[in-house]
Amino acid sequence: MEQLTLEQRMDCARRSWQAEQDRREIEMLTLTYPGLDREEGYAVQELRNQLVEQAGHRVVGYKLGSTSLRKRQQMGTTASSYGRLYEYMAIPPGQPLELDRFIHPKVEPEITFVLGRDLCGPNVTAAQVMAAAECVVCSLEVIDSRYVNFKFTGGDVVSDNISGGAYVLSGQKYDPKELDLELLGVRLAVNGVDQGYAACCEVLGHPARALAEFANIFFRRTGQPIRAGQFVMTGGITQSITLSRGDHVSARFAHMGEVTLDVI
Ligand code: OOG
Ligand code: MG
Repeated sequence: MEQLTLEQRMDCARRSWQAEQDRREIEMLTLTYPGLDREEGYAVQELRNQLVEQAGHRVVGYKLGSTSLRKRQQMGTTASSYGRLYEYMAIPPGQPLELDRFIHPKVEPEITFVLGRDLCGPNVTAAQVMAAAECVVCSLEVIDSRYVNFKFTGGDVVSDNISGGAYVLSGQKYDPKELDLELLGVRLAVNGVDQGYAACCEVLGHPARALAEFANIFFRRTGQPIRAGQFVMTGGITQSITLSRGDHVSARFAHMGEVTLDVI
């Protein structure tokens, strides 16, 4: 397949970022650029990141995509992916989500690591992730693909910062070494109706393993570490659920309490 020119990659980056700012659906970029595969998508994501930073925003962390079996089944993919999290996406615990600020948002529960030390690939192990973590927190991610009907190819979704929309990080911090992060259970409910149950081993066997793989891939692609102070959301553990106005979302995690989100 034809590689994209810099101009074409920049066009992709602009369309996705503009759609996020306008809260507007766009057609898949691969309809214009059939050569936009995952690798090209990461080149687009780098350019998109420059646009977001030029707009005055800054990367505060990363998000992993399709790391769990449930999410892979839901999205019809077998490959995990990553995107960037920015300061403007944060929803402080207790603050509602304004539906009008999004296109067609969905929510999913995730384990998030906050790093106390840099994680520098290319040979990071899950044990090193556990040692480098300052803490883990339970969290909700709001994904909001810019594409019509939330449908896309791998190249499209990577170009689109893998649907990054917003996130809620619980204020309660835990030492990952004092939790059984492999078997830890999660129960997701909306308006009191259960929507999913899972254990964190859904996420590549262990969330720390997902983060280790990410640190290595990120280093190979960019030559950069994941830095102390940054956080990494390790990927939806259950399927994601479409949000509607008035929804009360609750994700209860064994031994870690609950993280909630109200939609207005
Ligand atoms: C991409 C984002 C996936 C996750 O946790 O799996 C993601 C998508 O829209 O599927 O955030
Ligand atoms: Mg996610």
